[in-house]
Parts: sequence; structure tokens; C-alpha cells
Amino acid sequence: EKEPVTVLVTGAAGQIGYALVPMIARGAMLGGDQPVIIHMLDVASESLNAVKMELIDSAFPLLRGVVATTDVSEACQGVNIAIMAGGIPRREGMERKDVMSKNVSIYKSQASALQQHAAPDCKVLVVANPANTNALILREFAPAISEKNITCLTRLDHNRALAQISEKLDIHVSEVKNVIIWGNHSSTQYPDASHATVKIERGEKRVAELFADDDKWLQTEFITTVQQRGAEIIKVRKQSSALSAASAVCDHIRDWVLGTPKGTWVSMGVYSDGSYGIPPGLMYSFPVTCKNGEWSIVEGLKIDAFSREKMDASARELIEEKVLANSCLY
Ligand code: NAX
Repeated sequence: EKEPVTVLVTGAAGQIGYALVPMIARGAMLGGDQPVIIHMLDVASESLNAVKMELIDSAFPLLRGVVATTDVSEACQGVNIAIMAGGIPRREGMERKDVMSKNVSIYKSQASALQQHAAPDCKVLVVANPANTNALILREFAPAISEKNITCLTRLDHNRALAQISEKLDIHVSEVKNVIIWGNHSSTQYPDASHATVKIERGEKRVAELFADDDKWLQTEFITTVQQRGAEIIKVRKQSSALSAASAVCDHIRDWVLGTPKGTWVSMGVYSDGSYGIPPGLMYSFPVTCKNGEWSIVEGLKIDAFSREKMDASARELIEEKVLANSCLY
């Protein structure tokens, strides 16, 4: 039998945490043959303990241990994978920027704890908003963790983009691939379908070709629907997305650890190396493929003027967030 993998979930008493921990314990993240130990951190100790009780009561065969704690060092001890969903979320009517300073201080201190106590090759996924900038803060205060091991979640946006195309074309979502979310996990993100394809009888067809009669849709409604989907869920549900976010977290880690299927890329927020003219030193969502536990940015895609402008706009917002975050630090 495989050695258990230790997965940390911060904010585990929150909505995403509650949806996520059973998925991890069922093998949706690391596979049905991979035992796991789940470490849960939250400041809400009573509801956190209740989650632990429910995990125990579920009698998950793959679950080899549960730690529920309000102590950051204990939570980070020996973790192989860290899902950082803890923080102060954005509520209806709140701007992302309002929540910046609270989250910056959380990510600064949790970065140090991870660097000190986690496994040296721990893979980190930041979910809590502002996700890209929280990840950047984490990177800055955990210099011992390789920058290749710090990412943020844009897979939910990626999945939403696949879903919109599948709904519009009335085909199954598994037949659509290679959309891209560029940039920030915010309303400036650029959902790009210009390289996306759908499966047809013998091979693949470009999504853009299928929309030849309605090519405006891909450049207008598709983009705004994906960008605004989070806000739409909040409006209808009175709470932000949780089950789809948890599922996207599992997709992100599974593909990172086990690899992306041949010919398929996914979107991940990663440290920019300057690819596609995006300033190095930003956490920016790119198309990536994963192999042997490492992601690499898909290079060489053609970028037209329409895309360029949108990609740069999101980069500009991330630079502004970075400046704002730095001003919150001292
Ligand atoms: P909740 O408010 O339900 O849960 C957050 C949890 O974090 C709470 O239980 C809270 O007690 C805990 N917490 C607060 N401070 C903490 C600290 N210092 N250490 C540990 N835990 C702490 O929010 P939820 O809906 O679960 O969302 C979690 C985060 O994900 C939010 O920041 C949210 O904005 C973000 N999201 C990011 C998404 C993405 O695609 N990147 C999509 C979904 C989600 O909106």
C-alpha cells in the first residue's frame, strides 16, 4: 500500500472546506488508491471540531488521520500539499480590495509556518481571495519554498469556461478542452476560447470555427458570463460558490500531481517567468501542462490584438494589487 499523503486545508470550517475535505478523503484529489491524512486549520475551533467529527463518522477507507487545530505550526507539520482557503472572504457588495489588508497579514504569517514545518517539497495552492496576491505574499514570506511549488486557483474559472461552451453547443463538457484563463482570479480575468477545441467524430475542431455564424458570442457574452459567474452565484445563492470551488481544487491538484492528459492544458495561477510578455514577479494565470509533478507554461500560442489588450489589463490590475498589498505590509 502507498504511504499516506498529508494534505492541509486552511479555512477548513468554512464553506469550501466543508465541501472539500470529504472529496479529498474519498480520493477525488489524489486517486482512489492513495491514503491521506488531513490537517485542518481554522480560527473557528468549534465548527472545525464538528467537521472532524463528521469526517470520522464518514468512515472513509482512505482517511488515515485527521488533525483539527487552531495552531498554525501544528497544522503545517509535515504537510505535502497545502490548500489555503482560510481568510476573510468577499461578501455581496464588497470590493476585493476591501479584504486585502486582512488577508495579507494572514498569508504573511502562514507563509512562515509552512516554510518552517511543511515537507520541503510541499505543493501549495492558494484559494482565498485575493488569490493571486495572497499567493505572491506567501511566496515572499516563504523564500525556502520553491516558486514552482506555489500556485493559485483559477481552475474554477477554467471549468466555468468549458461549461459555458458545452452548454451553448449542447455537447458534453468532456468534449471541450484548452480554454485559457489569463491573469487575475477577478473580473479582469480573460477567459480565452480562441485556442479551444471540441471533439468531433474523427479528431478535433476549433471552437471558433463552430461559432463562425455567431463569432461575437465568444468575444462578448462568453467572456462576461465567465468573469461574472462568481458574482451571479452570490446573487442567487446569497453565498459564494463552494462545491464547484472545492471540485476545482481537486482538479488543480490532481492534474499537478498526476499530470495533464496528452494534448490538454489547464489554467493555473503561477509565478510569471515573463512568458507572453507578462511581467515576471506576478502570480498570473497561464495555460499549463503538468508532468512528473511539475507544471510548465504552454509556449508559442498566437496572441492577437484583442487578447493582448485583455491580458495586459489583468496584469495591470495585479501590479496594482501588489502595490496595495505591499502598502498593507508595513
Ligand atoms: P468561508 O468564510 O466560508 O471560510 C473561510 C474560513 O476561513 C472560515 O471558516 C474562517 O473562520 C477561516 N479563517 C479566517 N481567518 C483564518 C485564519 N487566519 N486561519 C485559518 N482560517 C481562517 O469562505 P469560503 O466560501 O469557504 O471561501 C474561502 C476563500 O476562497 C475565500 O477567500 C473566497 O473568497 C475564496 N474563493 C476563491 C475562489 C477561487 O476560484 N480562487 C472561488 C471560491 C471562493 O470565492
